[in-house]
Amino acid sequence: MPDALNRKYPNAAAEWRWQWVFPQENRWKNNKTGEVGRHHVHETILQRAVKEAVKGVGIVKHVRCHMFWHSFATHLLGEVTSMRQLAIPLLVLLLPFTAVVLDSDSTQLMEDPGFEETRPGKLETTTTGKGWEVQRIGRPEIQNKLVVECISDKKLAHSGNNFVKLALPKDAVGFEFVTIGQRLKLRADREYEAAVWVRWPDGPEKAPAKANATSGHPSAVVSFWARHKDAKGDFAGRDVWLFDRQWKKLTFRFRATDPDQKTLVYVSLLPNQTPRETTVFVDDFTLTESKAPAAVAKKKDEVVVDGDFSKLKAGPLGFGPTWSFANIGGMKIVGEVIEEQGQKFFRIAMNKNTTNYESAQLWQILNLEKGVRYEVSCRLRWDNYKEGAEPPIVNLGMYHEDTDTWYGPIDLKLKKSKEWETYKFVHIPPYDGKWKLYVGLNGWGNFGNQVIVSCDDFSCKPAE
Ligand SMILES: [Ca+2]
Ligand SMILES: [Ca+2]
Repeated sequence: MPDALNRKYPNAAAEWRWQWVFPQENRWKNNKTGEVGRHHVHETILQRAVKEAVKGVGIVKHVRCHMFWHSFATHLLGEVTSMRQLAIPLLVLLLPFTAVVLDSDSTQLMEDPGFEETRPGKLETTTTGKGWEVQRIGRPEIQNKLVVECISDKKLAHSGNNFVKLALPKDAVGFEFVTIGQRLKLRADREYEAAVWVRWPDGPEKAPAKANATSGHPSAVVSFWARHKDAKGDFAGRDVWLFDRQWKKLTFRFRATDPDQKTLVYVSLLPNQTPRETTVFVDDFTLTESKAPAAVAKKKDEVVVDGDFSKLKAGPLGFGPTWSFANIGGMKIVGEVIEEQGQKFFRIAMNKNTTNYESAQLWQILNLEKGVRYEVSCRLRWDNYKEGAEPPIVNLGMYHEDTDTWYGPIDLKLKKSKEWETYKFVHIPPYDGKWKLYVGLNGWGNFGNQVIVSCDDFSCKPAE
């Protein structure tokens, strides 16, 4: 029995369901515990036997054990309607495979998702053990109040004994946060589902009616994302506001578009709108990989409508038939179509008193197809760039409303220049249907400075 399971279920090793169907021929002895037992047959023995058998019957094709999996278990499952139907005639043979066959389409990738093997105590960035990566981002004066800690407490954990506590002090602001996640090499021909359980232990028993991200109710803000380090695109995730103290499961699905990059799948605790000390518990953090058809190449029809704004009237833009504009922050943020020397483009001006949680968004609703590789691009310009100023944070991306998931290069820092610059990302939607293509400007990261950003030549088209 694996160590942790042995501790949890001390009698399990003797149970019938834990016996190997293909045990080793000889018994071994565990020198530490004195136990005597038999493990399963080593796979190389079977591999050798298959190789010899294949040679023996004169098959020239390269045959491996894994092929039996495809030709037997997976196909059989496709033809029967229930596990019972499958299991009865093949009871003895298939029982050890059933769990695997049911999941033949998906593989769990994260190490120690329940934190059961993680050593309780403060988690270090440098000693990530079990694949976990930790970040504590904050000014030196609050460094020792940024908490990423493994706690062992069966009553408080979502499962098992261990879970991770994330905490921020009352004075954490803007870009200060704590993170736990894992950096994984993902494949372009797979679909991924990330899931995690989170809980705000200091929240009320029940969420107040009508509580949402902008309602101003007390909350804990959690960011659950998958992203590349170099911010070139291929990000997915959700920002979630917790309004009560119940455990909540967060999930999102995505396709990786750049297999050469490692993707960090992570949960962060962000500072609250109203300054408060915040704690969030994290447990059962998983990433599951499933087979997905290769991305489809389509003809290069542009999906976006009036991407150069040429058909729009100059002036403030509200909800329109093509482009819509909305802001959180009222008159502090203005979005309008500008006409300069016969050229039209869109400008967002955010005044200097705009706070972290105020934002503006320009968008268009598009019908996109699942599995198609789309390239989104637009030109952006930092109109009031001043030497030495921190670049504003722009978000260019796609939003799937049904699942409340964002895709695209989040928190893009604009180039330090007054010149137009083209920004691009590639995305393969995991769902058919309505998507919001948007460019957003956040108070977040703008450090209270006035920010004026212009955009032009939006496009979204199937890529090579
Ligand atoms: Ca756990
Ligand atoms: Ca234009």
